[in-house]
Amino acid sequence: MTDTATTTTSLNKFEKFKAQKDGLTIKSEIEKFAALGWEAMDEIDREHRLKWVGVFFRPVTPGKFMMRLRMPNGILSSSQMRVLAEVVQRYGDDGCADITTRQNIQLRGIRIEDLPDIFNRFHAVGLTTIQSGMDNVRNITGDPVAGLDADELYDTRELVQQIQDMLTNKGEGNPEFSNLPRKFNIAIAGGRDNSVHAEINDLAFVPAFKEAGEQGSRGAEEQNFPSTHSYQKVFGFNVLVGGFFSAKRCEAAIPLNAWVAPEDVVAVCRAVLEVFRDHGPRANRQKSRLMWLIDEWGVEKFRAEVESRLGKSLLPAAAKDEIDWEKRDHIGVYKQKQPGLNYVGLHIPVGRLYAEDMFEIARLAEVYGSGEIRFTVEQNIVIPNIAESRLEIFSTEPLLERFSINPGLLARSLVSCTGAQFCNFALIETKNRALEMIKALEEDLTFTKPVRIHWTGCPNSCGQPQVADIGLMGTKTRKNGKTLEGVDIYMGGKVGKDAHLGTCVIKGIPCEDLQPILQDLLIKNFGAKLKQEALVINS
Ligand code: SRM
Ligand code: SF4
Repeated sequence: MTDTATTTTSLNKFEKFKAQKDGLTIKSEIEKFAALGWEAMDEIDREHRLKWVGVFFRPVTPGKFMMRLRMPNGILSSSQMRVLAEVVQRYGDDGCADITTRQNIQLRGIRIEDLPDIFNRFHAVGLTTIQSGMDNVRNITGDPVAGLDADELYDTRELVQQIQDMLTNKGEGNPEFSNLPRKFNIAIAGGRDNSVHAEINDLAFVPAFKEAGEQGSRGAEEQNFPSTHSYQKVFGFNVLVGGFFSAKRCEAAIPLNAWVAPEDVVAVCRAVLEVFRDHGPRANRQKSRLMWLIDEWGVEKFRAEVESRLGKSLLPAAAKDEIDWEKRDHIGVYKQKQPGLNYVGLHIPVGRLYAEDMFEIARLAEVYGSGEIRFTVEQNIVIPNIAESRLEIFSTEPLLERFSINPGLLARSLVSCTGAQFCNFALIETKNRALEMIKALEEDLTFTKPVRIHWTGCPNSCGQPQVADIGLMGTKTRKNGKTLEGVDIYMGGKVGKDAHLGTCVIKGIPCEDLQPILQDLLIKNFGAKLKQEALVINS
């Protein structure tokens, strides 16, 4: 390993405990922990190293752990969903699951003594939680309608799976990448609408065609450039690097000035991760994400180091990428490229599911579709492969009353992080508050278009307030001599084509005073109208 990782004397406490015992070793100790019980466990194993197998100690609910899965490209089968439902069901009222902002799912209420059985069940249906937390690569996101969308440029499913297999040794755990300086996010966009938020990932691939002759002075063969004899354009990806959010700093990803053919994507991921692993800063945890290394080196040096790991030159980026659509939310019924088939997007309010919901989703996917289920980064579900002739009856299913295919224009775009119910970083409660607020706003206002409101419980920004039309970030604020839960308000986040991050426009609004302020913002900036006013105009 690295110069920075092993030789510096100013290692932070996380680097120290990682050096003492690699997080992945925890995998072979699960039986022991189950027998021991959570209270008797070594504190660092319990609170940190267990995250290497996706098990998160929750100080808010001690003894009831959270499990974070990996869902490459956000895709799972009905039998996998059923196993997840069974695990959650065991915990009754305490058990639930959350679809995450990385097309993934987390289960709650898990007891340490049940882990061996849960891992066996996961293994039997090809599910893994490996390396889903701490200093590992997070769930790799891909286009939620990959392989279904007639307008897609590239079906991202296989590539995403290949990257996950490389990074995790097919879900068994890979010590090559289990000690990064910090977390790392990877996304691959396959459509024209950037449905993965490429710009907020440490490493992202966005569709881009190379024009014949754009490959520069060196010849195609020499560059491993696919033959252009019969095509004017060759498909590949422009590479973005360094996007991230943290409490200290948020940055959109910047171009690496590299274009890669699909068959080189896995190797490029490996090369970038090796550079980050071996040279990324490890002294200060607040300054350890990839962008800090790029700052230190400059993007040219970083690119050169990636080329050296790759063992060949990178081609310069294509002149433009193909992200030229507004972002879609996939809620509702859409025709697939396969004639006669449709995909249907269900709105899952703030991503929260209970066991009976999960069983029911699995049943609907089997009865009406092909048994496949997909997650979106907006914490919703897509059921693909529903025949035209089955749509009408599908739309009468009782579950769709709660998980609507035609929700209100505010509700449909609502996203929320976990918040104070389960997260000890939270400065405020988010999910329930977000739902109540949307209900109240939809009661008072009419809308002509969706407005994307994202809630996040603290500056870590898991709920991505910077990509929202209106982002709400939890904070503590003072009013009449009292400390209250409040929010900082972000605006101007743009997704899809020309994506850019929003910024903080108002600070420290007490949550109890928020509703009229949001109402005002929605009227002034997003064309909302008071229902009373609309009635007067219409009469
Ligand atoms: Fe996150 C830490 C939840 C997406 C930035 N995040 C946490 C922890 C693990 C903190 C903790 O131990 O309690 C949260 C677990 C709470 C819980 O019980 O659920 C947590 N993050 C989430 C999820 C579940 C939010 C959600 O409701 O969807 C998302 C899980 C994604 C997944 O499936 O892996 C989630 N987190 C994100 C994102 C969004 C994204 O990836 O697009 C970000 C911002 C993007 C980024 O990382 O650059 C994000 N989470 C953070 C950070 C700040 C990272 C940093 O560099 O400082 C932390 C804190 C940390 O890592 O030290 C954090
Ligand atoms: Fe927890 Fe903060 Fe992330 Fe919300 S943003 S899940 S409160 S760490």
